[in-house]
This record gives sequence, structure tokens and C-alpha cells, in this order.
Amino acid sequence: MAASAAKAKSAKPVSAAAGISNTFSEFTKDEDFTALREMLKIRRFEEKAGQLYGMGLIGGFCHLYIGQEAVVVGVQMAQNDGDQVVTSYRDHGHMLATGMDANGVMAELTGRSGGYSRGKGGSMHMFSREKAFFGGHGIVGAQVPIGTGLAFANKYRGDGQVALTYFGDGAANQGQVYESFNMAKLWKLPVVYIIENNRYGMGTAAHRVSATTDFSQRGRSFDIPGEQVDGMDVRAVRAAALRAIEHARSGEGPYIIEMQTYRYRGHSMSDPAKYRAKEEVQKMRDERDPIEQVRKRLLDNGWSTEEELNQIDKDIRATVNASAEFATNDPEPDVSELWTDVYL
Ligand SMILES: Cc1ncc(C[n+]2csc(CCOP(=O)(O)OP(=O)(O)O)c2C)c(N)n1
Ligand SMILES: [Mg+2]
Repeated sequence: MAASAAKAKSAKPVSAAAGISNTFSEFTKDEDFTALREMLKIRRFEEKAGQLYGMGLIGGFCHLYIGQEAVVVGVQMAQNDGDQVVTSYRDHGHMLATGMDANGVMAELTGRSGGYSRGKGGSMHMFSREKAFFGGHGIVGAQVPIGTGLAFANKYRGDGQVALTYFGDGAANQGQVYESFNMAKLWKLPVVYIIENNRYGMGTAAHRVSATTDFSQRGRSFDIPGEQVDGMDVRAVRAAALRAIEHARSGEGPYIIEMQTYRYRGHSMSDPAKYRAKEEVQKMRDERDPIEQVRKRLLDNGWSTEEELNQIDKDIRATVNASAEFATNDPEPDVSELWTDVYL
């Protein structure tokens, strides 16, 4: 997505304790259409992945991103080509947002040779040099030092790129996160830490396991500025990401943006979800859904019609169905591949 999409900045000044940020500049019609298409692509892809999992066509772990789409799409609308992305196991949306091919992602989920890791990595382990996507990491928090290292390389090369490093509210309690913060600030590395606070870890609410839940302030002892952002509103996400990325790219060092978001589905495909009420999930879907917000704006502004929006959805479903078709007909890796790409 073009970074030039919006250089408009919000009026709100950046400070070390900015508080919740709901400031944004309005989207143009084109930007709203882009946001809608990108978020819908992720949602329909994830729904299809859920179906294939239910049919026994996907093995191993599978963590869906449904509900959180505005985060990765809003950030993507603010970054430049070449800026790196690294995230956790909840990674399908990030890959699609970087422009990675839906066929290759779906085929990796089904363990086929046309997948991004030739069918040997699965949901949590995909990479694309071309799209600067550095995984896909199953160890909670492990991507944070990796993203910091990517930023070190950027600074060393002086290439002006920024490493967008995503992690969850649960991961924010990991020790390696704070070692990374220290080095990033000490060396003024071009890294943006995006904490996707979806309110839960695997099966526990953040407030039950975290001594403090304002994750935007977790960099305070390192003097890293941070802000909390409405992660269900793609406009607020993009505005905050523009501020954070500009800060990092201009040599000021790391920046933290805590995206307040929500996952609708279970932690992974096997989650009895005893830790939250169904009504809570329904309320978020009904009142805060990131895709519905954009749909409504497009209609209210007279920029689109129900028919046009339904057609967009239909087209996206067709692309996703084609990726499922590919992923279920593509051959599995050959037995001769068993010992290739494996560290012994
Ligand atoms: C080091 C480590 N500890 C524990 C786990 C098991 N585990 C997998 S996901 C997860 C919860 C992480 O929650 P959060 O960071 O909030 O991310 P979310 O799943 O909400 O996206 C845990 C504890 C793991 N994979 N790695
Ligand atoms: Mg979480």
C-alpha cells in the first residue's frame, strides 16, 4: 500500500504519556475503499481457514485474526515498501496485508508444496523476503528481539527503513521485550513496537496477569514514548502509525503504539473460551466491528451502495475460494524434502 496515502497528521502532539488517542484525519473515499477491501480480504480468508481446519484439512496450530483487522491494515497504510514486518503466530492477516499471495499462505496452512515454506512450516512459520515479512513466530515474545535486530540492520545500512514489530498483551510481560527496549533506545533504532492488546492471552484476561495494563507506558523506564490507540478504528490506527513511523524513521528511536483491539474467535482453534462471556464478544461485534465502521461510512457519505459493497465482498470471497481450491489440490511436499531446510 502506498505510504503516500496520507501524510496528513493529527493535531495532537506526541508525548511520553499521550493517553488514549482517538485523533485521526478523515479518510478519503479511495482510502476507505482500500481499508475495506484489505480488511475484508483478511476476514474472508480467516473464515475460510477456520472452515478448512474444521474439515481436517489444516493440521497443527491455527490462530485466527478476526476482529483485529484494522490494526494491521491501518499500519500498512502508513508504512513504506521495504519496511519490515515481524509478528507472532497470529500472522495470516499480517502476511496478506504485506501483499503476500493468498494461495501461498493458504497452501502453507494445508501443508502443500506451493505454500510459502513449501508446506513444512504451517500457520506460524511463513516468511517472504520480497515483501519484507520476517515471520510468523510461535515462541511468545521471540519476535521482539528479532524486530529490534532488523532495526539495528536498518540503522547500520542507513537505508531509512523501519521495523514494525508486533506483539500481544501477553507477550508484553516477557523479559526479552525489555532487553530489546533498552537496546533500541540506547542505539536509537528505527523500530515501532505495536502491541496488539486484544485483552486476553491464551485463556486469561490481561488484567489478571499484568501488574499494569497501560501497555503504551511499558517503555517508560527507557524513555520510549508511547500511546494507546483505538485499534478498532482504522483511521486512528493509521494516524498513530504515521506519527510513530515518522518518529522512528527520522532518527528519534523506538516508539510504542498500543492498539486496543479484540479477537472474536478463540485463542486458537481449540479454545473452550470459558474466560469471557459470549455477550462481551457479541457486543464488540455489534458495536465496534472495524469493517462495519468503514462500510457504514461509505454508505453514509454516499460514496457507495449496498449493491457495490456486496459485489466487492463477492469478488473477495471468490479470490479466497480460489486460494482454498489451490490449497486443497496442490500436492504435498515430496518425501525427498523431509530432510531439506532442516537444522540438525
Ligand atoms: C515462551 C512461551 N510461553 C508460552 C507459550 C504458550 N502461549 C502461546 S500463545 C500464548 C498467549 C499470548 O498472548 P498474547 O501475547 O496476548 O497474544 P494473542 O494470542 O492474544 O494474540 C501463550 C501463553 C508460548 N508459545 N511461548
Ligand atoms: Mg492478547
